[in-house]
Amino acid sequence: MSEEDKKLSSGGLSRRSFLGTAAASGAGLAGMGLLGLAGCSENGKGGAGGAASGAASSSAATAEHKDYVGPGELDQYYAFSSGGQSGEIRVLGLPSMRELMRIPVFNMDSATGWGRTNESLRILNEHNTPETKEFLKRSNMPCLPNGDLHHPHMSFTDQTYDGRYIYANDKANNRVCRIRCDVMKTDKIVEIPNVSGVHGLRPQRYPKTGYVFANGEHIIPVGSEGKINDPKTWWSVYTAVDGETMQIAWQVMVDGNLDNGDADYQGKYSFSTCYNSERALDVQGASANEQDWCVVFNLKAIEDGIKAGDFKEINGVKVLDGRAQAKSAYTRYIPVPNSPHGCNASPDGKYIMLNGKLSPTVTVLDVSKLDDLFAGKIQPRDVVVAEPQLGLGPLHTAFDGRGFAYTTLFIDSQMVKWDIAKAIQAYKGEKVDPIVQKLDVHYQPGHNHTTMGETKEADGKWLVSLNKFSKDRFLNVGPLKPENDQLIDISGDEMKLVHDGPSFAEPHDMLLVAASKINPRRAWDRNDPWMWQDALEQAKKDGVELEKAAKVIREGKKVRVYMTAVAPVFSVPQFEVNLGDEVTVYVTNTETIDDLTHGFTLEGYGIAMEVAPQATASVTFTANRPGVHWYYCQWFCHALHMEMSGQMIVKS
Ligand code: CUK
Ligand code: CUA
Repeated sequence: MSEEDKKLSSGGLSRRSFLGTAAASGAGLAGMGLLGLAGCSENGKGGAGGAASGAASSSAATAEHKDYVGPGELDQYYAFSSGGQSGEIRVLGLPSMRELMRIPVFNMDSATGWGRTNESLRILNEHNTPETKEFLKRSNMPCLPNGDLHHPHMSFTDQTYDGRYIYANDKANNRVCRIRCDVMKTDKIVEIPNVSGVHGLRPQRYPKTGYVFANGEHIIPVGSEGKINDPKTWWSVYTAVDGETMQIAWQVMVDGNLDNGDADYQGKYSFSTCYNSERALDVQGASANEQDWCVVFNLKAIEDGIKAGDFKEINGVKVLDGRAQAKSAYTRYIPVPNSPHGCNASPDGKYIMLNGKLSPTVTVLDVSKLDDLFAGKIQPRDVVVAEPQLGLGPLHTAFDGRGFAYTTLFIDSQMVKWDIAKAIQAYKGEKVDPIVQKLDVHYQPGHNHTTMGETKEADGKWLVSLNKFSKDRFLNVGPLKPENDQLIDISGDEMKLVHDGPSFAEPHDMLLVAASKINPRRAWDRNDPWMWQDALEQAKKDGVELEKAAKVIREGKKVRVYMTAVAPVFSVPQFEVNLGDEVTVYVTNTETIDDLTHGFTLEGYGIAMEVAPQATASVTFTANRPGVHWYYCQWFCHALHMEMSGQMIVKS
């Protein structure tokens, strides 16, 4: 360590404030300090990698990094990052952490027209509850414009990802979505009745998905027994959605607030952490008890209960009683320390980790003991086989498939690597320390995720820490800061921090899938028109072939404009309508070349939509603005892209 570095580390002047000083006083200090600092670990164990990646100007450092993916090279993993209150899903490449795509889901999107096109509005509204339909009508809103997407998870076949679908929750409006991985677009959104705050979400792992389990977080009045002014009659509800049909299979009424969940590897049980066993409505009340629960759901018992008719039908859904007081065959309540949060099944299928949050512990359940628990042969706490003390604020745990677990410590701002077998020995009274390493992360991590870590194919290569605060890690962008998704190399004995990745509000979770598991299409399939099925039906009635169309059809005050888009022309260069007409424009992109997306933007009407190769997109609006309105292609497609345009003439 150089003299300057020693002065810096002992004087309490951080690397950040040093760089700030250097920048402020010109080039004088920069040459002297940077290289020395790159070798100086800020956190003791982060090593050169962490500090060097922080020193953004050092280009030599990147070449030796394992996360370096050169120009034109492809990543080894897809990362599906939740967009939190942005309502979308983001696709990243790992290890480069380059953002590849955004998939609009529970939001509206300016580029693609999601939330504006007919196709997206059908998907967004198709499975709304009658209450939401009525609300949208009364509020004159085309769809719910926002969402809070926390937990994207892929469909499974035989305990590993099968590349078919991604499911995710919307905590803000109680919805569950499905993304088709062949085109990376949302194909279903279903609103869940009888719940408030759909939070934890996990698909069944075995034999396949199967059920998608969704936690209702908040207690609300459910059914005719729930009274608005009597919180004692409020309950939370656990939902199983059929991942194939996206219909609601069943619901179970439970105690407390369900938080996060997971499913086992055997297809028999699913789990939820459950806080607020007090069923209070405020913070103090909700954290008063020293213990809350992990709720275990017995899938076979629930299916038998439905067959036996042991349910109430509430808002069209079969709801079973799994509350603690009901002592039913459907659930068991395992006491765990106050306010648990993350719930994670280990990839060997043996354990469920319940992350303590307010307790410095992670509680480990042995899945093989659950049959005895449901048979009444053992007590709930007999299922617990370890409860290691790891540090302050454990939120989520990930796995490497080699017997180690990695837990985020929100309050300590650390990632702790620990040995599962040793934690079990220690719980039996043996003198062993399960903690292997603690690594500083920047700062306050929530979720973490390992490559293939929630499947039987966990490969122990990479770990991402999704940190809620970035503070000084990036150039200051004002009071609202990005978060920091940090990439950690876990392939060796020690965790090594290798990359800082800023992200906008607010990824909670990330799914890391080997690239070989997913095989997206290069263009849309005209033989599989699920996205534009309504357009196809209308075109048939109008005697129009979408792929060859250049036609304007008038039916009273309704006008339908069919056009194709082939660089650099729309097949309809101009059309005329009357003020007040209801106009629908159908655009079909007939390009067969890779990546040749067109768009349709209509000036002054708040309309823009994406039309990718071989897709049809449509939009309906009222022509209530007279004059000449140009439409143009907003996706740069050709040397004459600027000329790819036309005019809508609205006569008053
Ligand atoms: S929750 Cu966000 S950090 Cu919604 Cu998965 Cu734990
Ligand atoms: Cu078509 Cu730009």
